[in-house]
Amino acid sequence: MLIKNKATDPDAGINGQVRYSLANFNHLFRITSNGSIYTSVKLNREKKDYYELIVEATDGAVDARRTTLTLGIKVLDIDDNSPVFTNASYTVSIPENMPLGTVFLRLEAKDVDLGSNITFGIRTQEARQFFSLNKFTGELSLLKSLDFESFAGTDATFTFLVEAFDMGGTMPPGLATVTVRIRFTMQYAFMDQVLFEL
Ligand SMILES: [Ca+2]
Ligand SMILES: [Ca+2]
Ligand SMILES: [Ca+2]
Repeated sequence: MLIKNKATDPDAGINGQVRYSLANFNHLFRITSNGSIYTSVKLNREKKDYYELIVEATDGAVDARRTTLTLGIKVLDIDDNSPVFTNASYTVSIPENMPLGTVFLRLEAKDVDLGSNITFGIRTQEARQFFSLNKFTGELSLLKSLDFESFAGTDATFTFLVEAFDMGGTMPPGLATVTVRIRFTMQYAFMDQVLFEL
């Protein structure tokens, strides 16, 4: 129950019976004969956080008298959304000789609930030895030097999962995929060629 109304009609008998009805938002709220108002569906603050209900009270007379009352209903927030990354997947290309600590990607996530406090993390365990994700800023940087020669083939890529938590919330974290391509630098290709000619 949300609220109880009381309208009194001093007339006796059937003329004095007050009937209530809602003039708007009938699909969301209902009012009982004694003037109690209930929700009939689950409200969603993220869609609409305020309603102005118009309650009509009518007496039972043939020539019915009517009075209306406007009720402001404010919908309070609960934590019912997970953080969502701005991209479901991120792809970035970095040179193999990039200095350690270089930030090469900045992740962003949003949570539509009020007062959310988002922190980031790398979910894929094996990626944590190569990359560092600042839990507050979402900045991804290089933790360990990437030696191109240690990768088999020419397409050296890391793919891993990142997560965004709402620290004060109870919803599961939001997830995204990060793919880091390691670029073989032209400088090395050139040196190899020169050495070969010698
Ligand atoms: Ca909601
Ligand atoms: Ca949330
Ligand atoms: Ca909410």
